[in-house]
Amino acid sequence: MLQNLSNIKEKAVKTIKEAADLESLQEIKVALLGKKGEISQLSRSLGSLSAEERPQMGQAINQAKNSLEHVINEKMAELQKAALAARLNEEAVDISLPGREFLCGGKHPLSLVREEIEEIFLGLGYKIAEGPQVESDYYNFEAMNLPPEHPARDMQDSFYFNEKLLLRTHTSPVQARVMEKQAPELPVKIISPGVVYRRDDDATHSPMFHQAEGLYIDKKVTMADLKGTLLIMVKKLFGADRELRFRPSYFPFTEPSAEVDISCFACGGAGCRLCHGTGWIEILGSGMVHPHVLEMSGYDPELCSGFAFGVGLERIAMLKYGINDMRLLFDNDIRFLNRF
Ligand code: 2U9
Repeated sequence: MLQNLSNIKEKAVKTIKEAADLESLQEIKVALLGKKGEISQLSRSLGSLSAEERPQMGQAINQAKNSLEHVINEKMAELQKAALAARLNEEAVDISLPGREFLCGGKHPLSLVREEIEEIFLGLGYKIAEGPQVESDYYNFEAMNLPPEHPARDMQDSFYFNEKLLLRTHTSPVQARVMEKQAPELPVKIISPGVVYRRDDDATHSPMFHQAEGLYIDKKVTMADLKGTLLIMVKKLFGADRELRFRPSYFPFTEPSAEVDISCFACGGAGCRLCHGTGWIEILGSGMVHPHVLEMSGYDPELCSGFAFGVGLERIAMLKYGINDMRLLFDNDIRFLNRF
């Protein structure tokens, strides 16, 4: 029986060492040490031995079992190591390859200008207000003192969905909506940036463009407040030594109204190509909110007054960044956009 055990062990060590993979090693282990395995079968035949032989044989079987387990564990570690090495080799990363370039986008010049204006007015205590691009005739025109058939509607020809619904021609309806909701509470201090639409399309006009409008209504707001506020804005946008000039103008929603020029930032006012020799550059329109506009949105013109202004973001971006063709702002050409 001892001889038999020794034969089994010798054969087993050989088979274990020859195992090609972890699966076959597992099968060998079961066949040897499992309940129905060769070693267990030998243990079961211990009963046929004499009382003197039995402990000696039992001990030999245990030793053989332990030593085979040890050989199996060693082989298992060896096969596991080889399997891992093979996997690592398969999934190897070639660290000599150059990395993929991460292309980082930038902000569009119109976003830069909008954010800069928003920052200026947030700093002055204004809130940002937004509203729908598809607007009713009432908020876009009537509440802005442009009743049906008013000739000044021609200045802002738009895209209509039907008689009463259109793409907004300015962001003023946003302000009218805020006023109506808030009235008669003072102050109203809002800036409304956004996209607007007009039936205009040539080298200097796009049917879709961007505006930022400001509105301040309170007790005793004057044109001096308007000028002081705009001066803060233009100095931040175009340099601390800018000056302002108001020229009389007409808008249906403001009275009096003024076009606003800044002293030319290219020549300092002496006259150059950019300012067409005048020393001044027109940048926005403004005025004191028309009493009828205040009234229509729930404010009493006897108790309060206000100023408003509107600025085209395309115009500011073109002046600020020296862009000579507005279409560049909408072409989405990466060579242009990468400059900002
Ligand atoms: C309310 C009352 C009045 C907004 C104003 C302008 C003057 C103006 C143009 C500038 C260039 C439009 O983008 S542009 O073509 N805007 O000249 N906008 S006053 O007046 C308001 C707004 C809201 C309640």
